[in-house]
Amino acid sequence: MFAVSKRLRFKTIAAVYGLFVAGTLSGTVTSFAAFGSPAPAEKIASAAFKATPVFKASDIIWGFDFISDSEIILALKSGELLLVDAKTGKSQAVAGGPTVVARGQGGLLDVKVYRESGKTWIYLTASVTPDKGTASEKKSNQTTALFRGEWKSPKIENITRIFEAEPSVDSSLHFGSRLAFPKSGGVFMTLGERNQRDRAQDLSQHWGKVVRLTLEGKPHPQNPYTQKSSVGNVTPKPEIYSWGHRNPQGIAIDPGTGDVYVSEHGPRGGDEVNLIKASANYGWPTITYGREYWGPRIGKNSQPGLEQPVKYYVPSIAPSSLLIPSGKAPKELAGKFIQGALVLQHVNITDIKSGNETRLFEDMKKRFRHVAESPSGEIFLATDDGDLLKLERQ
Ligand SMILES: [Ca+2]
Repeated sequence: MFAVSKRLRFKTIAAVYGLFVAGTLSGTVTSFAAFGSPAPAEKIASAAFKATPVFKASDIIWGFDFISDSEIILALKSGELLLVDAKTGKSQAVAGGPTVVARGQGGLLDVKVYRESGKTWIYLTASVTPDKGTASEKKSNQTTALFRGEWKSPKIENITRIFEAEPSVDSSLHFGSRLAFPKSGGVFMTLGERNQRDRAQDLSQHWGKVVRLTLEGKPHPQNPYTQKSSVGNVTPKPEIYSWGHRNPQGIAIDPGTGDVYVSEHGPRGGDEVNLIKASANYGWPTITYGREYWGPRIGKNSQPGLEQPVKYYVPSIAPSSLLIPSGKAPKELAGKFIQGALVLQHVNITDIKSGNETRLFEDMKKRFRHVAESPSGEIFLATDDGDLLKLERQ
């Protein structure tokens, strides 16, 4: 009897807490905040884990990936690449990266290691001066580009720009861009709408889209649109896989099902995780659970023909990365959404089926930027303070 009443009391407190947080940070959105973003209900897990320091960088670690279990390549937003020994914490500079424009939200962004027939490739995304466009566009604008080079430890050889988003834009906001390699081939890349909303609904450009490319940066042959397609009177870019995204900065392949999930920043509230389907429109800015920063609603919550998120967060957590750990990871985390949260500073664990959340490391007061799993199933975290951390059991 005692246990039951204690659990009920905890649930009541949790519900009130959810309303309180939503009401404090998001003003009048309280009613659906409580529905869309249940309060953390599994506090037990927080005490089970600790974040052990591995390395300290001098800048935001925007992305990192594993050359091996003990060798981690870091992409710092400033443009620097480092190779860190996860056991000793020693680092060395990695030469051969691209020239980036580190301004506003831009800089060197994601890094992924991809092995293919005896070669190890390094894929990098970055905000850069465009190769395409007029002389004045090249002077004032930036784009988000995908680079590939071959790993020849400790450097990258023959770095090549294999894709750039079009058109270039004079904005230092919402570049995306995370990468994931689906089992079915090629590479997914997420792209923000540059804080210019209507671009997300315009299929003639790459902004506010998830694109799927071949490993050489060409439109993937299984993409929904070709050069001959038309939607309304628009010929969609053939690289587009899905559209209607705001600023997607997390992507993960479910290791069990192969499903592709993308997380994106909402405006004020309305951060989302979406299950990505070819040619689907995820609705920004026509539908959203977020609001303008100054209060009013932006759009409706739903509309026929526009996809609903599988999970949304009000108030915003600001998800900057997404991982679905494999079965090698700790059992409480395997198969769940693990996200770094920038604004509500924590590591967010969300159960895909129930939507229930656990928020780890809130007491650290860190902007968690990236989360990734090593080949042997260890989970590492990076912060905007330049911390590289290993998630371990207490
Ligand atoms: Ca949406």
